[in-house]
Amino acid sequence: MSRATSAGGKPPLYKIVMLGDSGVGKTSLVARLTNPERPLNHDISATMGIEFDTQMLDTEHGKVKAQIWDTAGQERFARVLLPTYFRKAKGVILVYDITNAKSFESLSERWMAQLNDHASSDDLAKLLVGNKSDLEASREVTKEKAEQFCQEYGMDMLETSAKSGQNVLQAFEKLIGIVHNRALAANKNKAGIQGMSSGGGGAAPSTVKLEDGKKGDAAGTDACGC
Ligand code: G3D
Ligand code: MG
Repeated sequence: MSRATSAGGKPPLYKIVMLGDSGVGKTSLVARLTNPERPLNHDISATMGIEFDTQMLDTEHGKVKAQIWDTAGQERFARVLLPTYFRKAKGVILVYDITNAKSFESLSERWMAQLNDHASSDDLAKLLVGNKSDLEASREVTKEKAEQFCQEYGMDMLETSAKSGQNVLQAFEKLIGIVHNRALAANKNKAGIQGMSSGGGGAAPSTVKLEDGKKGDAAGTDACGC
């Protein structure tokens, strides 16, 4: 009945987006998740525009599919593409590089503002990710600073390394778990208040007609109907 219930049916699909400065490792994190065997310096450096990948993930309430959107983090692209990027997103991973203080400052100075401009913040589950944890000797952002940010904006955090793979799966699973729980709770609420929901409301997970593993580019824009 509920589209957020995976039992017996297709797993629900949730769109999540990667945000953060260029160079923090967003593309590397997605690549590590979707293909852990892929060496880090695969041809993944300069992402152009928007692309996405899908990945099945486990939650405490069954399997769900994450459609992970990734951007270049370049303003000249981001500005026009942001509405498309955020449309129907249910979760966001805010990424900074623990060896780059500026990338952390950008989160509050730039990315949180863009998030609030383009997405209904209450609707979005958020996770803070400090990437490049393998470069401890070059650390510029303390965990305490990051925890403060989390308290201020009400989110959890994890430090990851797309290079070693540390915490990468955990980060995506953590966010998607929050997203799925919210969708289940919202559907339950809806069912309780209105009887059977026929979908189309805000509680249902965003479903976008796409094939597994297919990269975004043009298809991504079509998929969101923009
Ligand atoms: P972006 O998508 O956020 O722009 P990328 O970032 O994924 O393109 O990564 C930017 C650079 O950081 C890449 O190096 C990549 O290999 C490196 N990188 C990403 N994640 C990690 C990590 O966890 N640890 C380390 N040590 N490096 C990482 P190049 O040299 O290709 O530009
Ligand atoms: Mg990139």
